Amino acid sequence: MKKVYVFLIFVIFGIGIIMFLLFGLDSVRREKYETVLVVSDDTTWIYQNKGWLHVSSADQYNELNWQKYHVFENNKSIGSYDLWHDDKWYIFDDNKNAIMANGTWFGYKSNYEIEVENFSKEEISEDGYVISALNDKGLPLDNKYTTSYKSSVDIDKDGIIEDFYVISNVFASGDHPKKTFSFVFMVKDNQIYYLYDDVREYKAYSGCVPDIIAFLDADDDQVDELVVSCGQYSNLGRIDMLYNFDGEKFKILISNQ
Ligand SMILES: [Ca+2]
Ligand SMILES: [Ca+2]
Repeated sequence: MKKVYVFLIFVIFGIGIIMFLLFGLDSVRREKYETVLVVSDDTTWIYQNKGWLHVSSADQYNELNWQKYHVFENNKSIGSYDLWHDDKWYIFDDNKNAIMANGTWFGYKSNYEIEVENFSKEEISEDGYVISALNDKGLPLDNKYTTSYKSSVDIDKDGIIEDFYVISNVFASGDHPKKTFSFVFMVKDNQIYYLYDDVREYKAYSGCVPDIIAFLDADDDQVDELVVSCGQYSNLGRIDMLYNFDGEKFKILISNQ
C-alpha cells in the first residue's frame, strides 16, 4: 500500500513538473520581457509584466537615455543608435554625432528578440475593397485622396499574406469635400477588419491622415502588432497608436492620447 502512495506522489510531482515546463516556464519568461518602443519624436511606450505603459516623466526618460536602440526610418533598419530625450527624442551615433531621421521613424530596445516586418507601400486607385469600404460608409467614390496605399504582411504567420489599406481625403487641396474620412483596414479571407475608421462632416483643419509605421511582434506571441500614426493639422501633432489583432478584431493596446 505504502508503495502505491509513493508511486502516486511521484506521478503527481512528475505531472507538476511537466505542466510547469509546458506552461509555467513560458509565463515566467514572459513576465521578464521588457521592451521600450519609441515612435518618432515624442511617443515612448514600455512593455513589461505583459502590459504597456506610456512614458511621460523626466525621471522615466532619464532611465532610458543614452542607450542603444534599433532604429528604423521609413520602414528600413538604419542601424543601432543612442537615443536621448530632451524636449523630444534625438538620435546619435557612437561618436555623438546627431543623426537626422527624415520622415517617420521608430526605435526599440528589448531584452528578447523582436521580429520587425519589411513592408512596402503600394499605390492604390481603383480597388474593390476600397470601393466596398466607401460604399459601407455612404461615401462618394470620386475622392481626392491625401493618402491611399496598400501594404501586404502575414501578421499572424499562418503563411497567408494579409493586405492593409490606408486611405484618407483629410487635408486635400482644392474644393473641400462634404465629408472627410480616414480608414485603415485589413483584408483577411475577403473580409474587411477596421483598425482606424473616422468619417466626419468637413471642417477646416479637422481630422488626421493615418500612416502605418511598423509591423512588429513586440510581445513575442507570433502575431504582429501595428504602429499607426495619424498626422493632425500643423502643430496639433500626431496620434500614435499600437494595435493588436485577436483573430476577430483590432484593439488599441496603447496610444499617446
Ligand atoms: Ca496570415
Ligand atoms: Ca505580438
